[in-house]
Amino acid sequence: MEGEVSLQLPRGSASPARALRAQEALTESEFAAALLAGLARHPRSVPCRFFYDARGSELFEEITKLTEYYPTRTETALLETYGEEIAALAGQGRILVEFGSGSSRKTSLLLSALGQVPAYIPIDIAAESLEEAAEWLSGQHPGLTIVPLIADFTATRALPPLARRRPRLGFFSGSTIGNLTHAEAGAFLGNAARLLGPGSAFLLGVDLKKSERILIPAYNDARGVTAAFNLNLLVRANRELGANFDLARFAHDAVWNEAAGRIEMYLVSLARQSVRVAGRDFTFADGERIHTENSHKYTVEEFRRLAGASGWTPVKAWTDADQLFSLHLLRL
Ligand code: AVJ
Repeated sequence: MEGEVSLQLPRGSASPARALRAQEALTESEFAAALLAGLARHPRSVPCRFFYDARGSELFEEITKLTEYYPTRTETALLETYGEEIAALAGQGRILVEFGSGSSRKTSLLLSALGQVPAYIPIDIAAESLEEAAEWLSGQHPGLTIVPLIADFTATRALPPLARRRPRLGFFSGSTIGNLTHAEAGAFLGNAARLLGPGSAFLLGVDLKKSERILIPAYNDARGVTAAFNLNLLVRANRELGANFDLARFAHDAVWNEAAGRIEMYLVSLARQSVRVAGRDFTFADGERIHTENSHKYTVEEFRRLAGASGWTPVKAWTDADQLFSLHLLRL
């Protein structure tokens, strides 16, 4: 059917609305558990996936348009410039499997370059953003068969039956792989190899190592959008978990960790203070930090080695003239 979108509901859910509500409740208790565990640890940390509530997703959209934040526009330009070559090297007739679904514009560019794809399978835990992206893309690409899969793409074990009939091309954009440590990224690439199967290809967007003069402003912009994005984690905790973080007494910070090859984001306590979260008290020293995100950067060679160690064969990598960002095509 033209532009058909069928949601693969989690087992046991009677309706999309009920599945969504069940999922929201799940995320809320997951957030509570992760925040309580993360604040009890030293150094304190919270997984970055909790940034993306409705407001957080909006703020991230705004980040992607900032002058200082080069990744999104550079990766988009790479897809515009090299889409045809990527499509030719990947080979025709592949099912497109996207890990995460927050990048419809880039997906659309890739779909246009690929021409006819038998099906497009976006994998994401956020049912709502999956549905939104699928709707927009089916408008852009009439006749495209979209089969969204609600799942954690780091742990997905199987693709829908229709995906097994054709060779697959994986797509993981935005340097989201940078959120993972090298060990986690290696495990992800291995899992993706098993999921996509023999003969598959994989296209990934990977941010490059570069001068701190460029990196730091990208994660600490003049208008404070990234600061608002980071601090929104505390706003979310106050709203969803009845926490009492004082937004005026925490600040955003972004630092480059040379040894680990990554940008680290922190929320810094601006005073000695106690905060109540879900009925528990946490005391912060003046200057004490909560680690909220890692964003690893790779040279082209480093990423090739990482992919190779997980069973992938590097085919080609494309970079922009300023060496800001890379696209890697791999095959199994
Ligand atoms: C979406 C994870 C790739 O690390 O650059 C942007 C998130 N954090 N600004 C990144 C982010 C702060 C982004 N990723």
